[in-house]
Amino acid sequence: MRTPAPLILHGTKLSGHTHRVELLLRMLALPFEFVNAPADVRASAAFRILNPLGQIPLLQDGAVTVADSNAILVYLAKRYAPGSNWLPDDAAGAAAVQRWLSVAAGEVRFGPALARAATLWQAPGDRAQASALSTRLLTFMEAHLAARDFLAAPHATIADLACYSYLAHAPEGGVAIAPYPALQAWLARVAALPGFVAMPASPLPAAPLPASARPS
Ligand SMILES: N[C@@H](CCC(=O)N[C@@H](CS)C(=O)NCC(=O)O)C(=O)O
Repeated sequence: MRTPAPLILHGTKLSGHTHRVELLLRMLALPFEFVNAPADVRASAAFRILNPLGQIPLLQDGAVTVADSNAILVYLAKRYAPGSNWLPDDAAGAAAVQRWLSVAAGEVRFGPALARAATLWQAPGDRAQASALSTRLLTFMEAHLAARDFLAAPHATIADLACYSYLAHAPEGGVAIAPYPALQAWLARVAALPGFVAMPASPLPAAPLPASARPS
């Protein structure tokens, strides 16, 4: 019998965008090959053919190539776990998940993810603005999670995986999560899901956040 082509995930081990995809692959127990794609690889002509934006993560599944972490989560849920809890089919359930995929691509990306990238790798971006946006996001999530176990449904969905990685590693960008107990409980719930693997930790910064970024 022919062995099916393995899934190939292009990414890096410290990319939260990549980690959210790795989480779903592992939680669905899908075998995959990990291909390291640091900046020089992403800039190569061969990679740009796969993703002209030059971004990771990128998933190859036989003849299908999917770029964008949240698009990959949707693809994997629909292709390998149709009808499961990971991505509800009903209109309200699907919209609730999409709302958090948008938060992951917006507030999470330009808040805690940007603060972390600026701190760890001097990535360009307004660090103070990222800190302020992080505070706004964390305050919102804390209130949302005070009465819920997961973001978009009574159970885990791809929304939780999309938001998890950069929030769990927010302190690496100088964004404290200690003042947010409901958020921390949610992070622990995601980390307890079968198949979970942590993203490697990076050093914590010594410098405190600007005052505007501290929760009152
Ligand atoms: N919307 C994309 C963003 C991915 C992204 O920003 N990836 C970063 C690494 S974590 C990257 O490849 N940056 C290189 C670039 O944008 O040129 C997604 O969700 O996958």
